[in-house]
Amino acid sequence: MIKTPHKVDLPLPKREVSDPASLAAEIMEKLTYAIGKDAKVATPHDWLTATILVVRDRVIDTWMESTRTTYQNNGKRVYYLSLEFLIGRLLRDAMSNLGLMDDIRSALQSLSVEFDVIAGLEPDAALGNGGLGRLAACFMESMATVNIPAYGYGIRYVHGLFRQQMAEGWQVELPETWLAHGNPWEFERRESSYEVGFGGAVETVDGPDGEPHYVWKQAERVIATAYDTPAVGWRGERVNTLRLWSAQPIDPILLAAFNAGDHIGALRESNKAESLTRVLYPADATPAGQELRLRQEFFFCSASLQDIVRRHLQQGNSLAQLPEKVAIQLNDTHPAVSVVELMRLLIDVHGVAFEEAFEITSKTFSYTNHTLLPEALESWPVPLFERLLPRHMQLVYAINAKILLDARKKRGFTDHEIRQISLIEESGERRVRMGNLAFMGSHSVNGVSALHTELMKETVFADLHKLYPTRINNKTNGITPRRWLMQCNPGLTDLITEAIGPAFLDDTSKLTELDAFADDASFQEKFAAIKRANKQQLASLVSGRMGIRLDPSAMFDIQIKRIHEYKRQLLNIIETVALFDQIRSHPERDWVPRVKLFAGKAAPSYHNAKLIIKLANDVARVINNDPSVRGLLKVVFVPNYNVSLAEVMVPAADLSEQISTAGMEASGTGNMKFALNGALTIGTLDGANVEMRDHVGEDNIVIFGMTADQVGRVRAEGHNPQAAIEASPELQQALSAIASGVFSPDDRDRYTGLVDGLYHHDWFMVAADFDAYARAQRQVDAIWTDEAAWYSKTIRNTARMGWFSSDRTIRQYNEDIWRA
Ligand code: B1H
Repeated sequence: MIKTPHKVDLPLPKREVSDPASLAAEIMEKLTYAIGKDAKVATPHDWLTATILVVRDRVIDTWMESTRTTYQNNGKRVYYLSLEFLIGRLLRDAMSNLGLMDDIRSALQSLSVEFDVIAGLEPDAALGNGGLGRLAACFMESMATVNIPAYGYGIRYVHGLFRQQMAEGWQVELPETWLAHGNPWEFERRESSYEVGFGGAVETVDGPDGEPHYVWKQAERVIATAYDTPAVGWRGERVNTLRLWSAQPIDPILLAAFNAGDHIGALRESNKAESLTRVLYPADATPAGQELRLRQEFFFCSASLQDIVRRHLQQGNSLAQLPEKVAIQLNDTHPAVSVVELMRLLIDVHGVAFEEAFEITSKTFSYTNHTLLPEALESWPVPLFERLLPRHMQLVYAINAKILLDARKKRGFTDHEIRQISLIEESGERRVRMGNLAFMGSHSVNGVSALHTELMKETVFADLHKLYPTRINNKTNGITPRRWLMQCNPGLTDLITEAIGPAFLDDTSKLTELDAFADDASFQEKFAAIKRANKQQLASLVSGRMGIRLDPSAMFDIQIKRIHEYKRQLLNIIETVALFDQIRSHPERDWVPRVKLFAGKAAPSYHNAKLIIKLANDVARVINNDPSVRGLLKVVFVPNYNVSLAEVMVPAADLSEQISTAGMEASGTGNMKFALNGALTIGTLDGANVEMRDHVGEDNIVIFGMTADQVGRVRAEGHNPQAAIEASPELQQALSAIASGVFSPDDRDRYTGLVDGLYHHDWFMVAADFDAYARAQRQVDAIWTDEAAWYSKTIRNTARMGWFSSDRTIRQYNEDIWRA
């Protein structure tokens, strides 16, 4: 290698001035020299890219400094491993966190470019499905904000979550192409590449110490290349790295095959490698269970762990010090194969003995569980796991043997208990249980809300909890107030600043000072005016995209989230149908005008979820076209829900629907976003709703329905939904309208199966909770009618939601688990 002394003290051009004039000059410079365009011919996309590059320059100085300081301190680093990062757009986020919002706007204005127009062109980075992926994105921002040296590791999917279109009310999935115009935020790091292997066999050889050594002879190998994106914290004080891996072939083309005329075969290997990171699996809360998915999981875990170990050793640390210097958080079980990959690296590559390797591993990892749905617990068929990862299979057996022997010998576990904690599920086809692997391989296992954590101890992990009674802990989810208040709701942010000063911008617990204004008539008026303006903005979006006119003086009642039976969009739709009946039969009553808004994607293979979308659209068509409704009720399903759409819908909500079957929504985070932005919540005692009630006060939230305990009991005893339906005339009438084809005259049987399901199983307690829900909705109407009462409650929601900042969540992770 040629060693040239680097001249490191050359001054870089200063990026410290940020008045509009110099920013405008920089934008012009980027347009000219980085993009190669003249202002006369520049497209809006060119302006966007030039602006991003200018903002990016500002980020990079701090980024390098953050990285340098962490290296010099050789302190503990946190690694957040997640198969999903649902980031959304980055420009507004970076500008706002760097305090550049106003100056960039004016700079662009001086160039006759409208900021909102170009900002709207930035594609959403939709590398996630829903709450779990969005949580990872909020955590990245909060880890930078609270100054934790952290890296996010994931996959750079070429195609993020599919684009949803409606074809006659049915969901149609189209590919998403966020990289179509390039991605100016990312840096490809070709030098940070690792080989990842699959398949083959394990050979046993005698080591020099007389002990057997294991050599994994991999049958296939691909290259993982890093792409880094800066993650900017509030006020730009720290910038961390999100490192996403892309798969590349070792040989880009098999030349011999090509020369022999096999032009397609020559690219087969290359295509196979690249297909690994091509697309995000679109299932929320239900794992795909296909081989490609396990390959994706192992691919990004192996690359990440090789990178982590390399960085650790490069700092001059020993492997025994790993838990002192490295904390790895597993975002659900999707990266759980990391446990055995780290074991393999320690034992096979670095010669650490099994017992010590297990100790290092379990002290390094911690695991977050995000769901108790039995169908969502990841497990892999043993033959598949063994074929793809033969060495890891051996390590799974070795860990299992160690733990089960201990449980039996030292703790006297029964056969039943042993079966429950085993890494191998033996009923039916033998499978590797990833939840148990993540549990055993970690020193901390956390749930995402208080209720969810208690249920973890009682259900899926009851026996592991008995074996390790201090391991399970709770870390209630949070949301970043930067994106979910300051950026998406500047009007409310300014109003709060005017009332209580700017301290809440740095510490959301200060929002409680707003409590003093809850009953102040003039403050209420201003609060209402901002809500009204936000509703007007949503109305414009809906009218632009769908040609439907909404009246901003009506109550905006919003349910936005993935479509899933346990989230009970169906309950909401059925109640809407019942309300439709009531409005027509009782025109003499004072009905509160409502707009029912829905948005969300269904997993492409989830039949009932797609049918629920169709039902929402069918019901919308009929209700919106019925003159006897007299504009008192409108129903809208807004297509293609994503982060950017949420940023418009959340600030515009009067009523937030959080109505999952109790015990089934691990936490929810949309619930927090709405309440923070001054919506009233109608919800069940599920997930974080329980803690939200504790914080905002039970007078300021509308709770209804069965508790998780009641649901558990009713399910165990067996219930009779038919009796519940027959006891409720409103429900019965709504269901018979739906089942008989009132909303589907083109296919009268479309919903008979869906309604039959409610009569005969009703696993999600839609019938059982219907009356309570309908009553709660009328209670909401009554509050709405008393305007002072409404705003007093909603202002108190904003005032008391500060605790749900992801900064608080991250501090708790750091204090109790990472200790970085
Ligand atoms: C949550 C998932 C999830 N829980 C499997 N589980 C997936 C499971 O692709 N897969 O295979 C994808 C996602 N997502 C959500 O996590 C919970 O349902 C929410 O209640 C919770 O708020 C969120 C964040 O903790």
